[in-house]
Amino acid sequence: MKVGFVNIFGKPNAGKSTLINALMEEKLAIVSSKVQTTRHRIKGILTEKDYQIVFSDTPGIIQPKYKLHEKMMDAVKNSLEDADVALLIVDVNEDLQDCDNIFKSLKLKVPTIVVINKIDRASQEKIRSAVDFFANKSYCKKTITISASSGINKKRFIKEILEFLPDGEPFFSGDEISDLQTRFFVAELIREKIYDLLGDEIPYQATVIVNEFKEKSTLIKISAAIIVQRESQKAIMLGEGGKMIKKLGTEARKSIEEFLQQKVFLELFIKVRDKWRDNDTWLKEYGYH
Ligand SMILES: Nc1nc2c(ncn2[C@@H]2O[C@H](COP(=O)(O)OP(=O)(O)OP(=O)(O)O)[C@@H](O)[C@H]2O)c(=O)[nH]1
Ligand SMILES: [Mg+2]
Repeated sequence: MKVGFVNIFGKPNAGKSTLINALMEEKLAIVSSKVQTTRHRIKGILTEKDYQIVFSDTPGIIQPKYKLHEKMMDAVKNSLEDADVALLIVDVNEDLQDCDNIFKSLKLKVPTIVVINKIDRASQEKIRSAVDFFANKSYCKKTITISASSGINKKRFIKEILEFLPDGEPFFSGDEISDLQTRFFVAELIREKIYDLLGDEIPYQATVIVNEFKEKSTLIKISAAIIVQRESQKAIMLGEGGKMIKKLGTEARKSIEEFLQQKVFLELFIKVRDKWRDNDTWLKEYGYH
């Protein structure tokens, strides 16, 4: 059996989370059009007769500006350490030289596949030149071109990876698809709606924690807190007459119901925690270890 860790790295917004979801055929990671959506390492375990691949989605690589950023980059470092194969993903329309600089700085010693994404948004010429650009880089064993959001050829993609994986015993039992708990995914789905519904600033000042998850006979009762940094942000999140939080709650509930395949009663609270993004105690409390 082929087994190993296949970890996905790249700049924010390159499509790492979209790719892991496509590979897993499951929504494990939230996606948004805004940068810096993913904050944790998220494992997706794919087990078949002849292989077990543990994929990891990671936060987009950035220069940290506050402690939360540092924690995010710790998740990247952690994933650099145990990768058997690295997937370096780029948006074909990004500054490729910039991506190259970042990839070089990772100093990866494992086989590396450069995944050129968003080809639905580029001309054949542009795609060709991106392939040529990466093909002769010393870290690049192979290039793959995809459109993660329009659907990938999963079989082909996996085949390209298996070539580089060692033989071994599976790490996880066949029915596990992730290492994270349901509460984590629920909090993330709420966070995704914050990225969707609130302007450019608030998503970066907010986090979500699930305080209660109770399975009742007909539904699941979930109580979650949205944490923001300032009273003014709380007011925006509430909206006029509570309109915004209501909309957020309804949309989040729907996506949680889809994820859990069960009816959900969702209760949201908003808390203000001054500078939580720079406070070790709060960061720990909110799951950023
Ligand atoms: N057109 C197009 N858009 C894509 C493709 N793949 C991803 N996207 C979009 O790009 C945006 C970012 O995707 P994500 O998967 O969240 O990117 P990410 O690399 O995980 O971003 P961070 O978590 O912020 O590091 C979303 O709006 C996706 O829908 C693609 O193949 N084509
Ligand atoms: Mg992501």
